Amino acid sequence: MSVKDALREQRIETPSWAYGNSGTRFKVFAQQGVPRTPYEKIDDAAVVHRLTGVAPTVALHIPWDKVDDYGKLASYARDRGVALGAINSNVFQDDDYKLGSVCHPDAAVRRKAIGHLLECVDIMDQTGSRDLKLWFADGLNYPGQDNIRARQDRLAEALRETCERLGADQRMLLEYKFFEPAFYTTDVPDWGTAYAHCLQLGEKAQVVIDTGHHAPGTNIEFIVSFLLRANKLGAFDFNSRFYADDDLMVGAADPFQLFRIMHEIVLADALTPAAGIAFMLDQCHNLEPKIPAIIRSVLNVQEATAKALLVDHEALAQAQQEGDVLGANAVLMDAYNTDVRPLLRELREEMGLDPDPMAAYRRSGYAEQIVRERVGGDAAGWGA
Ligand code: PSV
Ligand code: MN
Repeated sequence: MSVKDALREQRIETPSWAYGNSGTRFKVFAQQGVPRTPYEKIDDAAVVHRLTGVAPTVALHIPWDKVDDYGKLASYARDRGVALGAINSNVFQDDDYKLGSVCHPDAAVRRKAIGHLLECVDIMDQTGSRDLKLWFADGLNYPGQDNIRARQDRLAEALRETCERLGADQRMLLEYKFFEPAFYTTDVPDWGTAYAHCLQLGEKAQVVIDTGHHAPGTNIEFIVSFLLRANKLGAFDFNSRFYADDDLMVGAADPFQLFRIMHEIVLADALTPAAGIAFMLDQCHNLEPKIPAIIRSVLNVQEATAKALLVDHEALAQAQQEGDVLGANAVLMDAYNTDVRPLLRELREEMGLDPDPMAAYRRSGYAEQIVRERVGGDAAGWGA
């Protein structure tokens, strides 16, 4: 497949929550024109897709995106040229979850959390979503606070019950995170833990790599490569981190890392939607305007992908075989140092898009329109 064809087929999912207000634990700086309903978030996601041509789905977060009629929401999305993507569960924003959700020592709280996960699968049935994304805030702040091993047992049990509820074409994506909100230990702290649980659960359980959920210096492309080989990589949550789980725009902190990740994907021929890997964004735009930030993020993923597609695999394999360390490295660097922007502009023109989606957004007047129209009501947000 040509580089352009591969790029044309690429799919990047945007997160509904990135269109809403968000902030740090210190302050949420509200923006004007922010969506007030899941429907308005879909309007914004549709704008991103219309301008980039590669972001045709939007992930939902329950209960943030709770509606009475998910079929209606799905057809609303369809009418705007997008579809509903992964369903993200939320078992971290209720007083009951202070000591955890599916790992909580109290069986009643665990039952409530599992009930929510099963409810999310019911929603997937209505939206036609394939993926249930699970991220647990569960963990401990102090040594001795709870029994680490017992919590693993509780986790395994909850995952098993949820997995059994999934339909034939549905999957669960288990996310890991090494700390926060728990600071001593997290119940799914790393890819090894997520992988071990997914292995036991079978084919429907896959690991999701959130690029912001690693300790500094972690070689994420190694994890990508390992999970691809094991057929256990289900998805990415893309974002950038400088320090912790910063949720900044993907490709902003370390475009070279993003390239290295996409190189592993291309090497494994895992870019096409048929390979089953969901490329999602998981970001928060606390300071910058949200829609252009999401467009920028999509373009950043696209640029890293284009560079990865330009790697000369034959030359690379030959240099590797010959033990030509510098030669092999140079093959990668040549691709990384290529300016792919002209290629992407050309591709967009061929796709009937504006070659510069950021400029097209500025010119569209959409930013001014939503500020004008979205008055009254409650702006969507985390309530942080
Ligand atoms: C919290 O760290 C988080 O960013 C996880 O990565 C989830 O994917 C996301 O929130 C939405 O729940
Ligand atoms: Mn995430």
